[in-house]
Amino acid sequence: MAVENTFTMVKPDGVRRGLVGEVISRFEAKGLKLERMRMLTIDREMAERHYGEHVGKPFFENLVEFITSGPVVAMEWSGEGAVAVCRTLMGGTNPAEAAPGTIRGDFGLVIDENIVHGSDSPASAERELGIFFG
Ligand SMILES: Nc1nc2c(ncn2[C@@H]2O[C@H](COP(=O)(O)OP(=O)(O)O)[C@@H](O)[C@H]2O)c(=O)[nH]1
Ligand SMILES: [Mg+2]
Repeated sequence: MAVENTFTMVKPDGVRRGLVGEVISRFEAKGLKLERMRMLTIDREMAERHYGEHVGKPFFENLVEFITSGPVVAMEWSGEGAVAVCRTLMGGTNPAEAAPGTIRGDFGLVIDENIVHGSDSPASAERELGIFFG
């Protein structure tokens, strides 16, 4: 395993609910290093770029509306195997099924509002870091 950099984001529901500190604490407690962070509101064009792989899916419009609905906190984290480690800490996509002890498992209930995003591969991380910090 090598040191990796990954992109994560607290989504608008997480910011609205005051879970930014909770998410950061969990990543920090795991031993990951916070490299960059910025708060912003995503516009439609940026949402379509970020979620390009989901264009055309039935939930896409809902997803774009949600992700542009308020500010997000975008972060870059580094550490050994950081991409997979962040995904593990986040839990499965559907919070209703995500394991207790994960962020989505502990704080989420429905798939439309699952609190956090995390890159799913080193290639996605590079692409997404470029969108948010390029
Ligand atoms: N409403 C709805 N939203 C979904 C569905 N699948 C994915 N999403 C949303 O789209 C985001 C991106 O999906 P995906 O990349 O597959 O999941 P992730 O990598 O775990 O975030 C998810 O985090 C959800 O917010 C679905 O079947 N229905
Ligand atoms: Mg994904």
